[in-house]
This record gives sequence, structure tokens and C-alpha cells, in this order.
Amino acid sequence: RQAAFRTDLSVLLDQVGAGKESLSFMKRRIRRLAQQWAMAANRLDATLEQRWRDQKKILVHVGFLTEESGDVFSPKVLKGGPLGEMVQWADILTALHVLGHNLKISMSVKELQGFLGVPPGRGSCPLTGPLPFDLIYTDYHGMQQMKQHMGLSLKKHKCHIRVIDTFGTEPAYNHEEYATLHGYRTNWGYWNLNARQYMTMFPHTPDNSFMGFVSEELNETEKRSIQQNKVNNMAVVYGKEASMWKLQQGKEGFLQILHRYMEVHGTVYYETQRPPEVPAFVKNHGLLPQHELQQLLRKAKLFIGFGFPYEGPAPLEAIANGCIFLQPKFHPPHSSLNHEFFRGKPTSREVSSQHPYAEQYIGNPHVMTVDYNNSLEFDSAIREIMRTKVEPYLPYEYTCEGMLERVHAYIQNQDFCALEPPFVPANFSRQLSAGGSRITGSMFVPRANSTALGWASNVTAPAAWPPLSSLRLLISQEGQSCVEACHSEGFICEPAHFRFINNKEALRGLKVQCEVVDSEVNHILPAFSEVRRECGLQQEPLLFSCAGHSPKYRRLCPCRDFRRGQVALCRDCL
Ligand code: U2F
Repeated sequence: RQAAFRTDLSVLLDQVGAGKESLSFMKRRIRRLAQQWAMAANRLDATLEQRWRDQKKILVHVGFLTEESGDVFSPKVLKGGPLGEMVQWADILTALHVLGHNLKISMSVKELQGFLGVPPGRGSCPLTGPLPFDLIYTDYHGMQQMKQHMGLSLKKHKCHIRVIDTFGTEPAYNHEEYATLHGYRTNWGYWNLNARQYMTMFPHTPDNSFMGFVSEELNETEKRSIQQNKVNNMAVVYGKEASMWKLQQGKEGFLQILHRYMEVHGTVYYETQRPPEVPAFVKNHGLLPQHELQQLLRKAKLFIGFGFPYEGPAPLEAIANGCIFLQPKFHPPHSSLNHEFFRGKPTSREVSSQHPYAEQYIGNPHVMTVDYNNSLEFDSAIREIMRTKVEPYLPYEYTCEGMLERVHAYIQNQDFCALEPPFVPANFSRQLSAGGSRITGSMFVPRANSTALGWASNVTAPAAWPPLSSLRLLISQEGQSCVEACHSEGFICEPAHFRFINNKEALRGLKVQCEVVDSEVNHILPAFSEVRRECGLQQEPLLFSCAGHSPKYRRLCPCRDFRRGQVALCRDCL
């Protein structure tokens, strides 16, 4: 069946259910943004010009909100606990509904069993018939629950699953045997999925798919009125829980420095009295409902982070409401190797500041990332912020239209169930060198005028998404990952393209000198050692990794182009 856009959200609101603060929060959010979603749906509908879209049967099982997982989040919704995950789930549900799919929502193991048609009760009762869904969106808690209640059949059906995973999972952590043998085993990873089945909150690593969420959008009149009504010396502190305020250190404390110049506001949850962590000069509004926080941000000039929470939605909302976001740089970067919060998370990603997306994708003049231990640097940042005029800004990928466009593209094109036949390039090297490869400078761009692969025009490439026209083959420096190598040339690493470059012909075409070419199971492959003239190809497709790097090795990197403001999609991806 063809999917039709929906702009009425009442059926969705009924489906979400009631009886918990988390659900009420999500419903309030869905209602508040309804009009924005409807406008976005109409725009995307027009852009896609009646293109056929399959209507999918989708199950959304929100594992972390089930009683069976302990549901530690719901009781804290009104007490300053994390809301980022609920923001994202509300938006995912809305996007799927608006795109017109056939949606079932489960928030308990019982509902899960009902929808899957497995008999209720304890123990693992394998699902015997076919899976009644095309897609299942869940999280790590939900995976555990499905394993318990679907037993062996989970393995059979896992290509239909998408895991919403805030901080991301790198391939080395996801491969059970490899993780166990090489010290990448954590409590979360090792599901042996294709790493693109993990979907993150920000575009953290291209090894995963970027799901995201949305932020409030402003029309031109609102933007103008915000700019007119900005209070130049008003700051709002990022941190709705008192413990987040402890992070301000130093003799005088940067909060005092800030207070010299600005009126400081907070939205810290409290029961009866001001929390001792919050200085008396701070005007604390208490935890605000989302729409009231937006109003406060509209007046404020500065939104300031103390280093925690990491990578939340609030800075995007602040920037969208015309604030400058000031945040600490992390020296050295925080990661699962050196920081308690990230310890045990299935990634070695290095977090360079409180909000690397704001730092790297948005940057000046909307974002300032400084060393908070240096009071001079901090002081001058505050003064610069008071002088600087900025317009409200929201990257396209965080608008409703951007999210709908991305989720639409994933649903219609990502297929982890189809068998990917091994790719055998013909005449690869001849065509590759004819196409003009260079090894120093290290980039090869396939010829634009040839078909399919660009350099192997007589090869019928299997239908690929992203399409092969987006591929740019590149060689990293020693020790550099493909994430960095592609980035440094203005591209993004595309793990789906690894299978096209994991062959001798690619090495030969790039004139890499190999005395031996081995095929091994190692997440840094394909790669080669220049000194030892050793080349290695990847034997285990699940370990294709953009993130992998190793000091003595240069990697073969499949990069691709991307749309401005929509990094998840290549130019020809829609
Ligand atoms: C992040 O979780 P948080 O919930 O702590 O993220 P925030 O950026 O603080 O804000 C989430 C939402 O809370 C709302 C605000 C944001 O959309 O509008 N809010 C509010 O309604 N009232 C207020 O007074 C203040 C904020 C991240 F999202 C999680 O994934 C991580 O687990 C967590 C830890 O790093 O950080």
C-alpha cells in the first residue's frame, strides 16, 4: 500500500496512552508541535511529487519506559531528570505517524508480546510464524526484552530492527565475538547488527544512522520580534538539576565572572528551598514546562553550559531562539576510556566539548567553545557575546521537514534484510587509473560520465543506497580514522560503500604497493602499512568501521558527499 501523509495527530495521541508523567510530557510535546509538523508534511509532500512510498507496518517498542526495565525516567520528568530521550521518542513517533505508516506502539512487555503474537508468560517463546512487522524501532532495553521473549527467532528477524541509541555504537563493540576477544565488550553492545541499524540523537558517527529529533521553528515575524526584544545582559544556565551546578570550579568560579556582566537565570528543579548549589544571585524559575523555557530563551542573550548534561537537545533550542551557546572545551576529550558517564558505553568516540554537534556543525557566531579554567578567556567570551548580534538559527536536519525527509529516505531505502551479493569489480584497476587516481593527496573521484561505479563501467553494480554516484574513495593518513579523513576533504564517511572498495582492485587502482594482501577480521580494515608494504582487506562485513584507526596504518575510506544541513543524505539520496 501507498503511504499518505497525515496532518491530524489525534489518533497518535490516543495511541501513546496515559498514566505516566513521561507519556504526558510526550503528548504535550506532540500537541505543541502539531502545526509545525503539519506544515512540514505539506512541504515534503509537494517536494516528493506523488512519488510512491510504501506504507510499512511498524512496531515502536519503547524499552526504557517499560516497568520491566525499571522505568527510572518517568518519576523524574517533573524533577529535573533527563528529558532528551522523551523528546526524541515523541518526535520519532510523530514522524512515523505523519509519514503515513501503519503504527503500533508498545510500552510494556505484555503489549510487545501481544503485537508480536507470542504467547504471554515467562521464558523465551520463539515467534513461530512470520514477523508481523516490516520494521521495529526499539532501544537497548527493548532488545533485551525481545531476546527474552522471542528467543531464537530474534536472530532470524533482526534485520527488521532499528535501535534508538543516544550516544552511538561503534562496529567493534557491536560484533559479539570480536568485542569479546579484543576488549570491546560492554553491557550494551554485541548484538551483531549492521551498525547502521543503531540510530543516534546527533550525527555522532557515520557508522550509525542519524535519527535526531526536532526543535521549535520560528517564522520571519517571530525572528524579528525576538531580535528586537533580546535582553543583552540576560543569561540562562543549562542545567535543570542542582547537581549539574556543582561542576563550576575555580577560585572565583566562572559563574561569578558571568554575574559581573549579566543577570543570571536558571531553571533548576527544587522542592521547597533554593538548592545550595545555586548561588543567591541566580534568578531561579524552577523547572519550566517546555513552552515556558522557550519564552525565557527568547529573551536571553546567552545560554551557558557547565559541562553536563552531554549532548542534549536544549542548546539547539536556545540557538533556535536566538541565544549564543557558551560551553566548555574538554581537554583532553571525554570518552568511555576516561570518564565515568561514558564508561561502559559501546563507543570510544572522543567528546571534545559539552556539545560537539553545536561546536562542529554550528559554531561561530552561535556557539562559543572555550577553556573555562582560563578566566581571561572566559571573561572575554562573555564580553564578546554581549557585543555580538545573532539571528535565531536551526540546522535544517533539526526541523520537522528535515527529520521527515531523513526518516522517509531511511524507511524507503535502507534494507538490512536483502542479501548483498559480493561485489566483484571487473577491469577495476585499469578503469581506476584511467579515471585519474592519485595516492598522495589521496583522493579518487569516480568519473562522472560513466555508469554505476564510475570507474568500472562494465560492471552491473547491485542497487545501492546511498547510490554509488556519491562515492569518493580516499586514503587516510597513518593513525587517522575514515571519519577524520573524509571530513578533512569536506565529505562524510559512508559505511555502506565499504563493500565496493574492499578489494585488491581498489588497492591496485590507487597504486598502493602491497607485497602481501591478507584478508582478516579487524575493524581497521581495509587498510595498509606503507612501511611494511602490507595490505589488509576486511573479512567480516559487520566490522566495516568509519571510526577505526591504528597508528601504523593508512585506511581505505569510502567517503560520500552530503546535503547542506542534512548530513545523513547524499545529493542523489532522495
Ligand atoms: C541529555 O538529557 P537532558 O534531558 O538532560 O537534556 P537537556 O538538553 O537538558 O533538555 C532536554 C529537554 O528538557 C527541556 C528542554 C529540552 O527539550 O526543552 N527542558 C524543560 O522542559 N524545562 C526546563 O526547565 C529545562 C529543560 C540528553 F538528551 C540525554 O540523551 C542524555 O542522557 C543526558 C545526559 O548526557 O543529557
